[in-house]
Amino acid sequence: MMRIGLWGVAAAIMTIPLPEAAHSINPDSLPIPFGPSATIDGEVAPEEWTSANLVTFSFQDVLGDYVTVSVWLMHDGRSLQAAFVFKRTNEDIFLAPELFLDTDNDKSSKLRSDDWWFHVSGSDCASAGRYDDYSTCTLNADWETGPRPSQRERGEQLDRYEIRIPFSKLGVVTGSEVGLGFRVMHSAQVSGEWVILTAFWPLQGSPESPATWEEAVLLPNS
Ligand SMILES: [Ca+2]
Ligand SMILES: [Ca+2]
Repeated sequence: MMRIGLWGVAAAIMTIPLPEAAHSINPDSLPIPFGPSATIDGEVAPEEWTSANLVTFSFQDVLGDYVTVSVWLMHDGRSLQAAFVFKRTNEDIFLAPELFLDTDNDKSSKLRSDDWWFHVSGSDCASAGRYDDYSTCTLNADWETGPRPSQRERGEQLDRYEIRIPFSKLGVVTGSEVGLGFRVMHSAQVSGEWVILTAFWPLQGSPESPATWEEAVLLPNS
């Protein structure tokens, strides 16, 4: 009887579900909170981004002045959402926001086919495995930007952008960890010539190397 009982206990223990397989979220990952679906119109209304996490950085622009970049990040369970707000001292600088995403978070030292580049300026450009790939630019992308490309006047120096990228395009879900980078293209005319430079975040990171990007997690709704 005792043996049977012990076996019974053992069997009972064996049927207790094991904890989720060995995947633990890096506690240092940048949280991308769950939040509402923003209206992607380029109006960064405080009430629509209160759930979001904020990253700020600054850089010296092509004319030597400082630009501060604020990026709000959240997701609505279906899409990644980002709002860029630039504070600049020089009105003559043209600024364009870019997002880099290592969607399988493999932190490779070179870009692979899951590593996306998104660029917003006169049109919307996105490429996997490459950046500065302007052959992909379109006015009708399968991801959203605000103001819409048709509302962005040629040469207009905008300081606010909203971006929404479907999880289905990225191959991620709520709970996924991704590598994350931002880049701002800044350009101006210097002595009659257009000079174009870029500033990357993380500041020591490189667009060519997901290994240098920030790890972020698409937090579950809690
Ligand atoms: Ca909005
Ligand atoms: Ca990757």
